[in-house]
Amino acid sequence: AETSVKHACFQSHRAASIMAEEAKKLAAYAAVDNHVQNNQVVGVGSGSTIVYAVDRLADRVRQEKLNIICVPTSFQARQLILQHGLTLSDLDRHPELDVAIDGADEVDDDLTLIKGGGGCLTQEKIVAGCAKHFVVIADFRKDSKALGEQWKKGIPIEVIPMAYVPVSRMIARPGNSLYSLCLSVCQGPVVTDNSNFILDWKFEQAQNWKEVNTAIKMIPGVVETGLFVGMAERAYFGMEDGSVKTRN
Ligand code: ABF
Repeated sequence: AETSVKHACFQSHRAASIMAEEAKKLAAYAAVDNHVQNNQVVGVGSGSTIVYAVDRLADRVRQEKLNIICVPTSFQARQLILQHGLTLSDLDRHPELDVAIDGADEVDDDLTLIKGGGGCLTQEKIVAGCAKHFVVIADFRKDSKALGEQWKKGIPIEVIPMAYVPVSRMIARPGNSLYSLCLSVCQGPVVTDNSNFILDWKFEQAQNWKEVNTAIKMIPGVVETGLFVGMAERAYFGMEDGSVKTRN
């Protein structure tokens, strides 16, 4: 009996993973189909959902003979662009993008995002900030009523390596405006594409994400946070029932 319970758990976990993968694909395809046109410069995000977007982009470039230039947000994105035979560029040559498409760890009702769970956030924020339109793609699990409710993983913060202890102490210091919200800061061994470290700021429910973002960024040694406030214009969520939900 125990074996069959374990088997059933494995099967349902497997079914949920397949469903999530299908949902990522739905969201990615919808975003590429709705936002990418001929002669555009496109920002390519990082993570697992973006893989489906690049697949779709490459198909469309081949089939419709589109002239698309891609700017990556990470080493992974750069490799994806090259592997798919797409045209690779950078912000030196293309500092203004038509659209940037990227995944997220959480998306709330206001389109405030937590990003960087995969270790990429600074280059993603720079590229998104250079785009006329920033579009998010995600599966249904990333849709949050309030940030923090889904994953309890905290907000990733990219810091200069020599500052990771001072930054952690500063955030957790009584009197700091972040202290009352902060549950803990843990520094993992994650090293970013920029050779910096990622800290995870675990937080209580907070209200004003813009203020929180600014407060974290003011700490010496902080390079960037995974809070994206007022940047995303539209989000596509692949849903469990096979539909795509959009949020503006
Ligand atoms: C990167 O990948 C990160 O900013 C974000 O945390 C993550 C999303 O990954 P996935 O699509 O695998 O959920 O974009």
